[in-house]
Amino acid sequence: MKQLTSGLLQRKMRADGDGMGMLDTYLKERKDIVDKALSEFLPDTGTYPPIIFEAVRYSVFAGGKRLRPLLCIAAAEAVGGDSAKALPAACALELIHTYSLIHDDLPAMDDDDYRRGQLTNHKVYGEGIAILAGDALLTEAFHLLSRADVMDDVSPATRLRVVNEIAEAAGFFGMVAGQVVDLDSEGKETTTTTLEYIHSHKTEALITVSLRAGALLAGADDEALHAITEYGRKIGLAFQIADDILDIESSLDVLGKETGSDENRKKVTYPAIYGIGASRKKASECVEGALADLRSFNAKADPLRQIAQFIVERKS
Ligand code: GRG
Repeated sequence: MKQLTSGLLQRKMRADGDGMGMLDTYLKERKDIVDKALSEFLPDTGTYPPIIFEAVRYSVFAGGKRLRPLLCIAAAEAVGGDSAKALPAACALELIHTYSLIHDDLPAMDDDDYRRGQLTNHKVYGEGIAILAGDALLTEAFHLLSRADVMDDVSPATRLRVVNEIAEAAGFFGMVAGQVVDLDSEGKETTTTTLEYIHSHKTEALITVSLRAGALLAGADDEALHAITEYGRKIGLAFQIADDILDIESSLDVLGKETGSDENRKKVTYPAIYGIGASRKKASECVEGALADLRSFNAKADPLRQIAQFIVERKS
């Protein structure tokens, strides 16, 4: 942690967490802190063999929203803790998320040409390197979480719990499971139960664990952890519904990835089953519910409240 987040950076995070004035500025500043930490964590492109570090950095620094890291940090602050303790986990979550995007775009999966406003990883580096870049990012996330010099001010038991929860959310019983059922359901008649399974595993799981990791690392009690988890489930679903609507209504220029792919691939989505109007209503209800889950939190949870609104109002 010492090498990674200088004392200055840590002091800045703590000071800003106390005065919740300009929330937009707050989110931008946290995003910059995450980007800087990610760059410090990842070996530079002069490292041998350079191609893998170039490929990894190409996708990590392609301009993602950093939603999962922001949720992790905002959850740590919402429970009254020190967000600097959550920064390595916030970065690990972004590495896992970026791996999932690189692999999701591969010809064997969604076969997409654009992501985050630029050509997909395999289009630039070839499929072999793109697969390895994803593998390296996933592995590096857990390497980071296990490093003795990061999070050295968090108890080993809490760190182990966070590693365990993140692994569960990313693997067999989380994102991978959701992706498997998603792939398997393409072009088939699908039930709403399957749709809910895909959403809760492919998208909600990593969003919810991002929040839980931040809260756990900041020392949340059971009651706060429960409320944060419920908030995560609801914004996770709202996020996925909004994503499905953007796939219909947005464009490559605005979204940074090709649209209309859900329909082309006959994917099961909220709008496909319920229509756009009902899907929008459901997403708004999820946000209202998520805000209600935070009712016992003070102003330190305002960034979480703002993120919930942003999730359904976003244009990309
Ligand atoms: C390959 C195991 C494996 C899983 C892939 C994440 C995923 C599962 C697929 C990506 C496709 C997709 C549309 C997923 C659902 C929503 C989602 C995760 C969108 C992308 O996340 P954003 O909007 O992306 O947070 P940025 O680029 O802003 O980080």
